[in-house]
Amino acid sequence: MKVKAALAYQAGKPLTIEMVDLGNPQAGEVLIEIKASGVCHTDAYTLSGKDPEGLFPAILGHEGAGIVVEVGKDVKSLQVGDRVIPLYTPECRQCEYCLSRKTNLCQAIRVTQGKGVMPDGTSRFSIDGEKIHHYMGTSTFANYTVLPEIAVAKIREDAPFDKVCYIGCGVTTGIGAVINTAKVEAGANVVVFGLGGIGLNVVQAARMVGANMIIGVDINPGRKALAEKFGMTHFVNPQEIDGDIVSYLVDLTKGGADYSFECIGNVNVMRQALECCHKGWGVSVIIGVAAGGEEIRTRPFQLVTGRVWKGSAFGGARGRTDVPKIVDWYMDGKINIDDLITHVMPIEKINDAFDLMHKGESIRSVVTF
Ligand code: NAD
Ligand code: AHE
Ligand code: ZN
Repeated sequence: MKVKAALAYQAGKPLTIEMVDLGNPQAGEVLIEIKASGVCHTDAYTLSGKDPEGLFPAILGHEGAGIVVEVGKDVKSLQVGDRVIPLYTPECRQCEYCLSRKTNLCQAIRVTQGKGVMPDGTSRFSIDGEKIHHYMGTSTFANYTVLPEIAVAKIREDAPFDKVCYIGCGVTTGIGAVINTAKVEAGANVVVFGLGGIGLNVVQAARMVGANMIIGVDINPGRKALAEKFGMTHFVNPQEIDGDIVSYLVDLTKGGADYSFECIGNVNVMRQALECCHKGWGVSVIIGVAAGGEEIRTRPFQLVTGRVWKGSAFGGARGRTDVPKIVDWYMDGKINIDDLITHVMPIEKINDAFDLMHKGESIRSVVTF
């Protein structure tokens, strides 16, 4: 079938809207009509050319929501008409990783996903006979996409696509990092570096679990008001303080953060996030994705003296199990998504979403089809 997609032909170039060919879902796969997709900083990162797994031409997008319109042979858990969220972190419930119960990083299809193809090693997308790569196994910047059944979360029927698509990455990543990865407890002092689409979800989860101080750090003063609405108690602009940000935060928290979260992808800030943690027990969680070739540094003494460095992918969430629950939280008014979706535009305007992100004017843009 012919589908409408925003195509990334080349790193660093704007996306172009094209009609591309999409093959039928094969055994264990489903065809999904994408109704809406958020634009995450990770899409911009891959488009920039700095992602070692970035392949071109590709259809980017990993924060979508839509409806199952066709199921391939042997598909058992999904039916035509189901409302779904594609998962870049699948949940096969059978691999060593899923069965360990120690990680959400299902590896059932990770190798082919990283190569921009479906589990059988081929792509479903092409244009004029030329292969187009899938991206993160999801390719949600197209009005139809194909996914393996294990990479699809079924959600309730009344959830609005243009809001819950954000649960496909940003919401789950931020909230999950607090609840699943750090397991922040009531009364904890939390520092959040980067108050964008991920960081503000960290802030709202920190408030949900009853954190005491929720300190937001961002170079964009325009983030302050919204972050306060989401639960931030103190705002720090590193460009406006005297002296070193680490000492400043250690003083502010009277000894250091119990938990810190890096939601930017800047390795220098990752170091600050670790070192502002409390001696003996502070835990710093890296969420931001740094470019290929970047490395983190600190004195090992920071770890010897009890600080812990962790990372979190997709908030440690097991998508098929956890995503429907997060959709319920949104529908029950327990989490705020609406105020974070600052811009909605048709897919034809998707390059505006990247521009708004780079200018720091949006939190989340959602493209609709
Ligand atoms: P975003 O662009 O919406 O937000 C980034 C924020 O960081 C902005 O508010 C910006 O002003 C701020 N910032 C930039 N440089 C800063 C600095 N030096 N000091 C303080 N603040 C600074 O991006 P996002 O969509 O929230 O994504 C954030 C990061 O998380 C990206 O690296 C993205 O790739 C990554 N990410 C990771 C996962 C995961 O599973 N680990 C999931 C989604 C996104
Ligand atoms: N190809 C990238 C990987 C970047 C990365 O770490 N991605 C996160 C999700 S970001 C969503 O916005 C992730 O889930 N990582 C686990 C995994 O298996 O990729 C690079 O930099 O190499
Ligand atoms: Zn993302």
